[in-house]
Amino acid sequence: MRFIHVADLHFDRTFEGLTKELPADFSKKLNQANEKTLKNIVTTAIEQNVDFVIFAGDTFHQMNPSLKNQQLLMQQFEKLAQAEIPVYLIFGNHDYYEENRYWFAFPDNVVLFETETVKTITATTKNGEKYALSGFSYRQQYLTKKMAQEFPLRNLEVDYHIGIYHGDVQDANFAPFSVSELKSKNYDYWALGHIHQPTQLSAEMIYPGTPQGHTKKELDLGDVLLLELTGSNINVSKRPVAALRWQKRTISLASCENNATVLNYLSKQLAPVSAETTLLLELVLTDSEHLQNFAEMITNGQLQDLLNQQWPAQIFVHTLKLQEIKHKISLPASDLLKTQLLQEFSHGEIFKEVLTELTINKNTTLLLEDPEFRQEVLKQVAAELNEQFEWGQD
Ligand SMILES: [Mn+2]
Repeated sequence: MRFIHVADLHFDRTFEGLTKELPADFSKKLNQANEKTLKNIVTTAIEQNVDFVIFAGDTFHQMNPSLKNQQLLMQQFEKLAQAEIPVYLIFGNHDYYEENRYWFAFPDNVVLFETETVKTITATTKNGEKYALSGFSYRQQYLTKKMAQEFPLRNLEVDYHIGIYHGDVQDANFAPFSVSELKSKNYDYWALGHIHQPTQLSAEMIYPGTPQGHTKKELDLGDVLLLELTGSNINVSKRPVAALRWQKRTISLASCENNATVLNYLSKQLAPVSAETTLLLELVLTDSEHLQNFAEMITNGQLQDLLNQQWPAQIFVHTLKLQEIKHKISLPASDLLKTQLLQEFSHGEIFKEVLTELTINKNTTLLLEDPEFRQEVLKQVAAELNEQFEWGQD
């Protein structure tokens, strides 16, 4: 059985944190990026001839997506309908389900798990493999209920049983669960959603991550998962679908002799690898101390503007900065003083005194009395002292 697992599409989310004006070509791409990503998902599903596609919540970013965005999503689901590919969809904390919110009917191939209680359906693939799917939706922004207990044990009548779960192992606001709770159900796969960084909790429990990053923190994201289940064997592969990617690059200018060589060098380093490359780039330059008036051209934005003219439809440098250099502060004190200071603080009482504020809490008191913890802290302090200051000779 083959299927695609999508989560956290945030189809109607805008691209955040872009303060500089974008070239017209790039701006156009940005406006169509979400739609292109969705189309890439649908094309991948059809090309891979999958048995179905799972959307594990937060397909929309907002509770009330625009009519245009609703229409675009339904049109793509309709394409999957024409290819006879079912869609299984749950709603997450962002797009939590409300009756009558949508101005378009979901096509017939889309099965919604719209209740806040776990619903299970069974179906058969074109090849005759039987499968069960269990899932639930959010009906409000937060869902503090532990949903794992509601999931039925694996259906033994089917070849595969899959759970769809939008939630968090740590945050109590989002259907908290533990890996062992889900494991106890004995399912073949758990299609997780909510965490935007691709995260694998166990062989059969995976967050694919968002298929399209929308902020500079969502670096290099942009895949969906293609799953192939054969008996108890799971084969997972990433399929790139993002219309554009956020990246961060650090480039050393040590090999640039003078200002006249910088642009040429940066162009070579940044040149797009293919015609498909579309990047929102944070660029950090290092080793520029030998170049004249260099920092000025960074702060006044001139270098950034020039770089952004080079590939106006492919690479947009949204942030350009120099790496901060840490200068060590020179101390007129000897290394011996440092050793003595550390020795003094290693006394239990003195160490404790310094951290009095923490001793209010009973648990931290226990920790402070632990000699191993004391040693570890002092080791880190010593490393910090060496990093920050230049120590004289004895
Ligand atoms: Mn979410």
